[in-house]
Amino acid sequence: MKPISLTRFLIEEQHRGHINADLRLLIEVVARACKSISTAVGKGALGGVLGEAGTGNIQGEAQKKLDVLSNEILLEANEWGGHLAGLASEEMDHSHPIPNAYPKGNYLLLFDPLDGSSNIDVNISVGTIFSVLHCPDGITEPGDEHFLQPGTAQVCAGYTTYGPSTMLVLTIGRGTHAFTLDREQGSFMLTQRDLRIPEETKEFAVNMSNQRFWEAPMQAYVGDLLQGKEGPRGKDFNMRWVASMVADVHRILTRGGIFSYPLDAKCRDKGGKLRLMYEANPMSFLVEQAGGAASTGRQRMLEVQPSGLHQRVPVFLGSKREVEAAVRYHLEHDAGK
Ligand code: FBP
Repeated sequence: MKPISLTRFLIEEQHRGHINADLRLLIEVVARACKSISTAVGKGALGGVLGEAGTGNIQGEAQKKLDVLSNEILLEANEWGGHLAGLASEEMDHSHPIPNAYPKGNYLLLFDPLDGSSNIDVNISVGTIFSVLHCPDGITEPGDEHFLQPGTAQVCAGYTTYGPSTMLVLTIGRGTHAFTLDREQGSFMLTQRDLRIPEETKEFAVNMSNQRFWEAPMQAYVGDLLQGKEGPRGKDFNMRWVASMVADVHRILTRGGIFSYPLDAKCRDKGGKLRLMYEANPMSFLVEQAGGAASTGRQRMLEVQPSGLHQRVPVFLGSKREVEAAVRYHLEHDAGK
C-alpha cells in the first residue's frame, strides 16, 4: 500500500476526533519548519552553517550557528499561525509570548531546535525535539511558570532526525508513528505506523567515559551488563553511543535498547545533563506510546513535577524490562539492600 502523507494522517486523526484543527495545524507548521532545518543541515559547509555562532545560551553552552538558525526558523514559523499562546526553547533564557500583532491560540510549544550539537560539524545525525502542552485556561500572556506541567500533560510530542534520511517521529497519545521526508514531493510520508519497542534487549547506550563519576547503583548496573552471560544478567550486551539523543532514541524505537544519561558527580549540582521539558519528557512520551518505559532511575519520567524551564534530570528510557532492571538497581541501593 502506498504510504500516506503526514497531512492525510493528521486529517484522518481529526476526523476520528483524536485531535482538533489547531493541533493539526501546529504539527504541520512544526514539520514544515523541520523541512527547512533539514535543508540547512544538508548543505553543511556549502551553506556556511557549520561552526560556532560566537554566542552562548542560558545553559552556559557555546551556541553553534545551526542552533541559532534552527531556533529562528522554528520561532518564525510558529509565531503567526494563531494556534500558540507561547513558545520555549533550549536556546532562549525565558519563554517567548506570541507578539500581540498575531492571533493567539491555546497551545504551548517547547523545543530543542538542534539536538546533538557536538555532532553538527562532523556530519553525524542531529535532530529537533518538540513537546506540546495546553496553555492554562484564562492565560493569554503565558510566563515560564505556565509551561511547568508534568510530562503526562503533553498532548503531542515528536522529534525530527536529520540523518541519511530525514524522519519525523510523532505521538498524539495514540501510538508512535514514523514519517520519512520524500524530498521530491517535499512531504513527510508515513513509513512506520505503531512502532513497538521490544520489552527485552541486549543493547545499551551510555557515555562510558563518565563511568568513574557515576553513583554506586549505576556502577553496579553497568558492571553487571559488562559481565555478559557469565555474569548475573546471564546474557551478553552490546553497546552503542552516538551522542545525539535523537539518533540513539531512534535506534531504540526501531530495534529496542536502553538509553541512559545518569546522574554523575560532574552534573550532580545541575540535577543531570539532559533537559526535562524539551528532551526527556517528549522522548519519554514517544517511548511509552511505543510500549517502552522512561524513568529518572527512581521515578516515572512523565510524573516528574517540573520546577524550572531548563531543569535537568537523569534519564533511563527504552525497552521496558531493561529500564525496570536499571530502576531496580537504584531503588534497592537506596533501600540499603
Ligand atoms: P544538545 O546537543 O541539545 O545540547 O543535547 C545534549 C546532547 O548532545 C544529547 O543529544 C546527547 O545524548 C548528549 O548531549 C551527549 O552527551 P555527551 O557529550 O556527554 O556524550
